[in-house]
Amino acid sequence: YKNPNCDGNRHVVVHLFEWRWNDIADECERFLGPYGYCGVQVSPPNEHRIVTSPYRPWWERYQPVSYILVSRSGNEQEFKNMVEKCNRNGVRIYVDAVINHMAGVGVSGRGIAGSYYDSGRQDFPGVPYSDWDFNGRGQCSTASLNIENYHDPVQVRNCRLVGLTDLQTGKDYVQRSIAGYLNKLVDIGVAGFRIDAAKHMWPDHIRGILGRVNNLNSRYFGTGKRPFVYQEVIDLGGEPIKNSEYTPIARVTEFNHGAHLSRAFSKHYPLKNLQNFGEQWGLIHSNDAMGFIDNHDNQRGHGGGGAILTFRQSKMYKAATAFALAHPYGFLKIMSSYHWDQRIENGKDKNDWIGPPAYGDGTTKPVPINPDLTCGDGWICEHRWRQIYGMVKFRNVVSGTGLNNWWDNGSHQIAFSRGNRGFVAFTLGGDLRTSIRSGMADGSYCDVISGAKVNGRCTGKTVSVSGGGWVNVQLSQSEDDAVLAIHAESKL
Ligand code: QV4
Ligand code: CA
Repeated sequence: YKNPNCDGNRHVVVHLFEWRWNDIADECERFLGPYGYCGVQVSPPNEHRIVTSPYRPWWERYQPVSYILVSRSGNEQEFKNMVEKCNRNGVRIYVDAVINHMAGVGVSGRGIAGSYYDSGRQDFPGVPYSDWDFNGRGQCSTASLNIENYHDPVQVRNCRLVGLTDLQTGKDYVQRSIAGYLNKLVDIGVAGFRIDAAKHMWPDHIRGILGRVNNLNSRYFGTGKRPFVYQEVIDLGGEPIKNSEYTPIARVTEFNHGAHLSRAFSKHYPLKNLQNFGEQWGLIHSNDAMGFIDNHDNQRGHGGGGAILTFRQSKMYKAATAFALAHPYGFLKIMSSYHWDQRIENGKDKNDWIGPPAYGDGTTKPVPINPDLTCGDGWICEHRWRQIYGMVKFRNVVSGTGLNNWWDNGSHQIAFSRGNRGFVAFTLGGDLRTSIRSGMADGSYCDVISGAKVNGRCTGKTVSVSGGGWVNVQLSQSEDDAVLAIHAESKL
């Protein structure tokens, strides 16, 4: 379950948070395929609650009503078309699987596909699930039935996460229902899953469910391939539930990866400290990790939170992302956000619930593309920022090489090579103008941060390597970016 099943030499996933299936299909063809992305994490595709107070928050999609493939992003036919078109363009689809729970208690009505539900009675006929499929007094000891103490692993697994009706994921019937949903997706042609709220499921239950999941669709993946799985476990230390309970099963989200890099690129300590970044910093093994700077929760103060860099601190964010993409650690995911106006009161964003750009009736807007490749209508599209897609390509070009020729100035300036395939330099403190040893062949290269090699010419800074691999680094503090990067395929 740890192999992402990428097509060809592709290594990075993008989370197209709240995008419609039709837009993702187009994006695979016009951008993600050509620019070398491996795949897309999509928002939960199953039927969910329609929340009207607040009006249509993004988090309504984490409250399942059934496993019918109708959601705010589109219907089943649109989902199938997307998977087909993306796979045809070499881009994989990973589904955010919300399987720990159903909708929050105390509401009834119809979900977005029209299925009736009554979460007060724990009745979800669209699956169907009934009261006896959920954890109750027999399994959860808190008076509220909610998780009240994260230091009690039984509560964390058997009680309700913020009032969400908690499934008995060990039950044969529940496992079969969940596996039925995942198998439908696998048969359509998805390449894997993010397991939402995995910390709230017993590791053996996840094992049991995955054991019931089919091999990937051989039409796209060949025979005998298992889905890629990454489990959402927020382990920032200090709780009894550890990442390491889940790494034997599949990959795990490594929240410390982005937390450390956010702190480093916010200058909480000198960049030179990153010399031994990785497992030596207490991160889980590189092959077990799904790494990222920010995600849809912690960019708005949910799940984990802390001083995480986001698109709002664009220069530092691009630099931290560039470091992550240049460094060999982990399998990586890029966040692709939409804009919302923050309203911070007492340190909390009152607008943390705001959903995607939408029309008055709550339907999500399409993603318009500007001539300079950026997106309009409130879609941020970090994955289309030149500094980011340039480094996604860098990661593909240097794949299989190690980290060599570490250089630092003892403080906020660093540089390193990736074999003889790539070289990066960073400064967060003062101009960086010096020659640094690299593994690169002598010649002229195009810096893929300030520009790109287009039709054999460089639209950004040209960088010369001479004298047997010495890079003439010219990177001033006042430039738009704190990074310079060249690779074997940006040679002029
Ligand atoms: C409210 C009250 C509760 C009450 C309940 C029922 O706060 O005290 O018990 O009503 O009366 C939303 C609301 C929340 C509401 C709940 C139930 O924010 O106020 O409870 O719905 O109606 C997302 C959001 C949550 C949201 C949830 C469901 O972040 O705010 O809750 O969707 O809509 C931990 C976990 C980790 C989790 C993280 C956020 O270990 O697994 O918290 N991360 C994942 C997803 C995340 C998602 C969920 C899990 C749940 O990444 O986006 O939560 O699927 O760290
Ligand atoms: Ca649970």
